[in-house]
Amino acid sequence: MAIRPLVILPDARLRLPSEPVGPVTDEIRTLAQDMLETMYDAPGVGLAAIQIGVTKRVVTIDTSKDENAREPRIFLDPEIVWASEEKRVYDEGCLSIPEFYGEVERPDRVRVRFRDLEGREQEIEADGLLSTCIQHEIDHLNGVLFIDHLSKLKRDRVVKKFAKAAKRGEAA
Ligand code: GNR
Ligand code: NI
Repeated sequence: MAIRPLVILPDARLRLPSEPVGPVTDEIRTLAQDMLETMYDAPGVGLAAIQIGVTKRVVTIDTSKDENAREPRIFLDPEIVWASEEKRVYDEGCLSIPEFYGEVERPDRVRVRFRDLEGREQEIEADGLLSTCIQHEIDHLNGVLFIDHLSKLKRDRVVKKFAKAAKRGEAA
């Protein structure tokens, strides 16, 4: 297991679409374990593989509050197969855009189809933070960031701030 470095805005890799996982190999199992370790270390509630520079449709999530009662979840090739009409707004953050937050409106509940590490097809219905988080992570698999759901003014402001910081070799 290893903690891998996070990809930070404005790194162009965050805009790449990720590829289907294909067969569940040892490489995929190691990737998923490294993602969990990197996510817990950050700490964050979710992580998409592209955030450690890997263009595969792998997501890890743990929305449990208690770090002594972890609930690690691994989603391979997750897809939203149903979304509620009802929306909810959540103040989102992203490990690839450190210390920046913004309110995003998304479906309140979603049904997600995915494969587990044994390659078995699964479906779950998610609400609350898990629903918000899985939608945020599936966006990452498509090269979409939560700032894309904000006004152009807010998005341009944060991108500019991170571009400037990167140029100077600093944190934003
Ligand atoms: O740690 C994270 N917290 C979070 C809070 C609100 C909505 C989404 C998230 S996901 C984020 C980790 C991350 O960047 N995942 O891609
Ligand atoms: Ni994110």
